[in-house]
Amino acid sequence: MIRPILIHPDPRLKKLCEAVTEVTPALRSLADDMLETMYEAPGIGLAAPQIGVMSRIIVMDCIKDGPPEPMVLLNPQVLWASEDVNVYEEGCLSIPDQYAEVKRPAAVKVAWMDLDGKLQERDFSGLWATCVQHEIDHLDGKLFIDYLGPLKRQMITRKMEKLKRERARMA
Ligand code: K1U
Ligand code: ZN
Repeated sequence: MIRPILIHPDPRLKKLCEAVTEVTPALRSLADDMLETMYEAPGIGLAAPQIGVMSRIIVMDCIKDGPPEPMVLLNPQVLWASEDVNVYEEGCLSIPDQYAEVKRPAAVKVAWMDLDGKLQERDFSGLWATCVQHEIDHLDGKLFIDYLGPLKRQMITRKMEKLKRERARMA
C-alpha cells in the first residue's frame, strides 16, 4: 500500500524516533509499504517518520541501472565515518523539488537489524553513503535543510508552507 508522505514543516519530521524492539508481521508489512511508497515517489530512500510512523526504520535502493536492490534497515547506527567528505546535491521527498549541496562523510560503516532479526554491518560509499546518512538523520528529526544557512532554510520552508496551503485548497 502506498502511504502519503508528510511535507515539511510537520512536527513529526522534527522528532526523535523510537527503536524497533521486535520484528512482527505488522512491521514486515510496514517495510513493504515503505518500499512501495519509495519506488512510486520515486525516491532512493525513505524513513518511517516521513509516513508518520515514529520508529527507527529506513528503506533504500540507490541502484539507478540494473536490477533493484531494496534494503530495509531497522535501528541503523553509524559505527564509523570517514574523514574525507563528499558534496552531493540532495533532495527530500518531504521537501519536493528543492535541492541543495550537503557535505557529509564520503564513507560510513553502519550496523542494523534486518527483517529476520539478525544484526548486519556494511560499509557504504558513494550515493549509498549519502543516502543512508540522510535517512538516519530523518530518524533523529533532522532534515537536509538543517545543514544550510538560516536564509536558505527559511526560503525553502516558506515555499513548502505555500505548497501545503495550495494542496489543502485543492483537496
Ligand atoms: O529521504 C528522502 O526524502 C528520500 C530522498 C533520499 C536522498 C536523495 C538524495 C540524496 C540523499 C538522500 C530521495 O530519494 S529524493 C529523490 C531522489 O533523489 C531521486 C529520485 C529519483 C531518481 C533518483 C533520485
Ligand atoms: Zn528526506
